[in-house]
Amino acid sequence: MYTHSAFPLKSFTALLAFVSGTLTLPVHAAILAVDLTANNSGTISDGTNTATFVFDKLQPTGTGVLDPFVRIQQNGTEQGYNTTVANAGQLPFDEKFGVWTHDLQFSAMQAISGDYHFVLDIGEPVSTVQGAQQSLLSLDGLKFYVTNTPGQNNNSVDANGNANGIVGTLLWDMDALADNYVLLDANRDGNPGNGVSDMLLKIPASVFASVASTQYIILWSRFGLQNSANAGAESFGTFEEWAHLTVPPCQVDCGGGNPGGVPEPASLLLVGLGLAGLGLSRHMLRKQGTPAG
Ligand SMILES: [Ca+2]
Ligand SMILES: [Ca+2]
Ligand SMILES: [Ca+2]
Repeated sequence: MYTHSAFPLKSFTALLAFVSGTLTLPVHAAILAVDLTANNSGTISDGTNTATFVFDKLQPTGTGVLDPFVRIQQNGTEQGYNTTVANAGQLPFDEKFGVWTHDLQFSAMQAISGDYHFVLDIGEPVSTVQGAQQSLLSLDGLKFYVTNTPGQNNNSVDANGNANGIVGTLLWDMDALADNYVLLDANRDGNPGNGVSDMLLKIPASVFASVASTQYIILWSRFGLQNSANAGAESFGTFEEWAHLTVPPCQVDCGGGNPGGVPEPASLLLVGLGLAGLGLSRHMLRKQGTPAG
């Protein structure tokens, strides 16, 4: 006859506590590596190459001046990578179907002063959703791959929910040394929606040194995991999109309130020389009695 006394409840409870205590992993805490809500730039290294994340406002994003190659949208958390598929049903994760989500051949990319420039434009609401002001958004995962296989749509994930079925060679990973995240505020510049960028990412050209022009670059990113540490950092509102810049930011938007970041001294010198030259030519034209244009 079965008897409880053979295995007292008190002992069982103690055993449970012991087992659960033993098996409970330390509380997982990601590291705020770059805070673009408070700083203008920051860096993350994968141990070999250091990427620079810059708070930047480029206005003509997504309108043809820039060519976005992946758009991602899902409430809460979201992830995705650029790929060309036949219809929305073939997209691997939370990508948006259309001309702005597509394969990116390396021949279409171009370095600027030793770095490849990528622009991130997020769209987050300036309103309370689920009890939190939502203009914040965390960038939790960012990986670059090179592949010979365009049109991929594998959607398998690892234990942490990150895509792990992309076929190719991993070139750079923001989480290579630690579980890093970047914190963004879509409303930092007062333009919380799409159409005004939020971050410029500079990846050293050495990351892509072994890539052939016929190969394809895949950018995988994931957003919205840091809501518990930063209320509102989950994803809401409209899409997030990545574009590649082939010309320096100021050539894209030199006329706005923030012309693609702080001008470098060399640029200011050129502007100064240009103004000086303009003044000189006007002066000379006036002396010759010709109306200055
Ligand atoms: Ca934006
Ligand atoms: Ca948010
Ligand atoms: Ca969004």
